[in-house]
Amino acid sequence: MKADKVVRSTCPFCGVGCQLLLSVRDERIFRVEAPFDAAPNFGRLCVKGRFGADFVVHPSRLTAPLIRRERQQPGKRTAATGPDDWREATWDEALDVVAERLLDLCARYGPDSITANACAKATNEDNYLLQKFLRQIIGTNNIDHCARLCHAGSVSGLQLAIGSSAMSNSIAEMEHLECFIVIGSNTAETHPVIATFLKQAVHQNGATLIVVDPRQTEMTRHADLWLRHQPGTDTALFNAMAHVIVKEDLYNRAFVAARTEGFSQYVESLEDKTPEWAEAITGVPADDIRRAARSYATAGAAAMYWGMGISQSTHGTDNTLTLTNLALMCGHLGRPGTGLNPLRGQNNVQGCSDAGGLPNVYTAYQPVDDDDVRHKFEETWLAPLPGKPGLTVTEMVDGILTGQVRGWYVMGENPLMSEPNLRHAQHAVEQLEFFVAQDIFFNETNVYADVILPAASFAEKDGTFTNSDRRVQRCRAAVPSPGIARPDWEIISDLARRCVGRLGKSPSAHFTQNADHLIEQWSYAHASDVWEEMRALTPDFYGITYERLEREGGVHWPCPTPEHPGTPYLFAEEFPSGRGKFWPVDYGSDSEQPDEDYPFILSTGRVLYHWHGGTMTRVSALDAIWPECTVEMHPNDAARLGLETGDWVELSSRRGAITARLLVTGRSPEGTIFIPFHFAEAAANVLTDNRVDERAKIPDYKVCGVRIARSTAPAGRAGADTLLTDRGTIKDPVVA
Ligand SMILES: Nc1nc2c(c(=O)[nH]1)N[C@H]1C(S)=C(S)[C@@H](COP(=O)(O)OP(=O)(O)OC[C@H]3O[C@@H](n4cnc5c(=O)[nH]c(N)nc54)[C@H](O)[C@@H]3O)O[C@H]1N2
Ligand SMILES: Nc1nc2c(c(=O)[nH]1)N[C@H]1C(S)=C(S)[C@@H](COP(=O)(O)OP(=O)(O)OC[C@H]3O[C@@H](n4cnc5c(=O)[nH]c(N)nc54)[C@H](O)[C@@H]3O)O[C@H]1N2
Ligand code: SF4
Ligand SMILES: [Mo]
Repeated sequence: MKADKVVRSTCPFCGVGCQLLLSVRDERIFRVEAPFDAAPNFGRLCVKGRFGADFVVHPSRLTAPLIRRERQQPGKRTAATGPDDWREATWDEALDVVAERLLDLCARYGPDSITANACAKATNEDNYLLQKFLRQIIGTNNIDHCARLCHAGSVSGLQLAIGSSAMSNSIAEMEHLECFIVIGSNTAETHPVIATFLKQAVHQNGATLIVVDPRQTEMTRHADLWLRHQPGTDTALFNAMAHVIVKEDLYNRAFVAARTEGFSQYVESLEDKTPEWAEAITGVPADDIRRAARSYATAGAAAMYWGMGISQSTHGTDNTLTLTNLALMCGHLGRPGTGLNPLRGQNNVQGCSDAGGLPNVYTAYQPVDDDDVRHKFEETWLAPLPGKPGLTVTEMVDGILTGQVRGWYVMGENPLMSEPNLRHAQHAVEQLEFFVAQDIFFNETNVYADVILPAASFAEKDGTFTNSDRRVQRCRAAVPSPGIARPDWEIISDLARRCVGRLGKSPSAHFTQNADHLIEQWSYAHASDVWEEMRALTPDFYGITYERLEREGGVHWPCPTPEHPGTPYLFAEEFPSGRGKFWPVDYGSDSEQPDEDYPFILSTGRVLYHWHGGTMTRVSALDAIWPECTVEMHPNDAARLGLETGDWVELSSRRGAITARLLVTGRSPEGTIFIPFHFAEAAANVLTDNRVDERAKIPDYKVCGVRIARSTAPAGRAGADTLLTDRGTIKDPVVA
């Protein structure tokens, strides 16, 4: 078919940030390809990028603002049961309701009674404006987003060690790696195009790959060494590797002396962390730990890539610190092919944080409690700003329960699928006085809202996304939005102008004298106007402009001046913290351990074909390939319980129960059950535990106790036999 136009944009799914060519005919996208000459993917796409964008035209897209017919009362809020519970409204009417109710809560309970979730699927511009709205108009720092449920453990560890949490290497460096460790990352399913470059490093360039994962992921098939440890035992494993490196004198003395601090104390802490000690905890043979330590330490350049297996833990910060310790002692930082790389998940999770969608910082991590920084923002935003950091997403849920939080603004997230211990989170949502959601679809969360604002999807708006390696790239409108849906930045601007209009009349408002200027400031004509304001306030982005992105395709921040080339890899000269700091870490666990009543470990995660709560992928062509939840169990466990592939089973934890079908496979280790969290009818987070890592506030999605029992098919669920072969990417599961 001949296209009316071909629009270059960025994939809306994962943090690789693949460049897309959207072929449009009669205002519909009919083909998705990738440009061969453009970073980061150079013509490659995974199945989601190529075939998953059809969610954009699904008939269930939100097309008009919706207002709940019945006024919801705190403590008695319920989910809407169908379309009749809503009435369609004009933008004027819906935004007036939102402005009135938010300002009313503000007046009655203070600005900190309102809290918001930013959106790692939306653009930098969308998120910049949401945090500006919260801080400037409402007067609170209560804004956070799914990064808290994601790389918070990596961020807090990296901040403690080197003062920066961004990925150190660019994707372009990957195929030239010499040695690398992939830890708790199912890269081939979750960052598929990055996985192709990593495999190329191994098979075309002879790189050494070490995989550290309890589950047999596809990456294990390409590995020289696979350390299959017990879930939750990473700190023991990595401490033992460090022990070997010290004992065998394989560490980099010059680097340790020139660029680090705290080494001798750290070395003392390693004395008893022998490989044999770690073998007893992790189940990994001591000699394999030695081999891994030697490979990593003696390589000329070596890098680490990790995912949720490290971060999503009650000791996610400690896990990360054991990785930073290793990189610092071997000097594998600051040169090409070396580094610390938390692979960022959502298409714009890097950007959502960079744009200030966090409770403690403005754009590019400028702290809200730094007086000079705050004054700079106050001068531009023409309002006094709060200096106390706000609530994290996990604290918001608890804040609602204690009555501190009364109103919630959720832009493009689905907490009632993605938060741990859903019953707890749902109970919190029921207590809200006012709840407004802004999304492209109904989801399990926004059916509780008073007002739903329909947003334009990635294919219908202009803006920028920042991918996992800090590359800022364009997202471009290719097709019109359905109905009267509008881009997020436009919705927030309109709402902000209304709030100023109302508040501006009140003598007590914090920005009364500037009301007219604020209305003018909030009258952005295009996403690029928003970017201009943001870059002027952010030295790290100052050199990046829309014109430049048009010319160059993408620029890696930090990029302080228009002449600056951008920064593909970090820490060449020094760390943001000055010296890199060693942190002694002990092995221990605060996670819920299996016991007599709940004898299995539950591990949750992802499959290639689906996205998180499934809002986008379960209405796409991809759903036909993977239509339901599978419960992976090791053959020895299944034999003991007399269960077989295809059996319906009930999985239960101390928090709830779900029913799904069993897939007996050696992919999961004995004693551990794995399920994906994409399926609302068998929602993994009914089971998971909401206790958190104290420093990072991240929950443990990878370890809690469950039991399993034979069950029967729930009404209306026939089961899809196509899934019940051991398919997916592993053809030869290892049965240990
Ligand atoms: N198809 C698809 N791709 C996605 C997403 C999606 O929903 N679907 N989501 C995106 C997002 S937001 C993110 S954050 C990334 C996440 O990407 P990943 O981190 O790759 O995804 P997960 O499946 O959560 O888990 C990763 C691995 O951790 C391992 N693991 C479990 N427990 C432990 C442990 O104790 N230690 C170690 N070392 N490993 C352990 C699991 O076995 C699994 O292989 O994916 C992104 N990409
Ligand atoms: N059990 C378990 N739970 C987990 C995890 C796990 O491994 N296991 N992983 C955690 C991780 S790493 C993450 S990142 C979170 C993700 O958690 P969430 O961010 O809550 O999940 P998503 O399903 O990606 O939600 C995105 C929402 O944004 C909407 N959307 C898409 N594009 C736009 C847009 O342009 N504008 C607006 N306004 N909305 C849009 C979608 O329709 C969808 O409703 O889940 C966490 N939860
Ligand atoms: S690898 Fe990620 S960014 Fe690339 S096409 Fe797949 S989902 Fe999209
Ligand atoms: Mo994530």
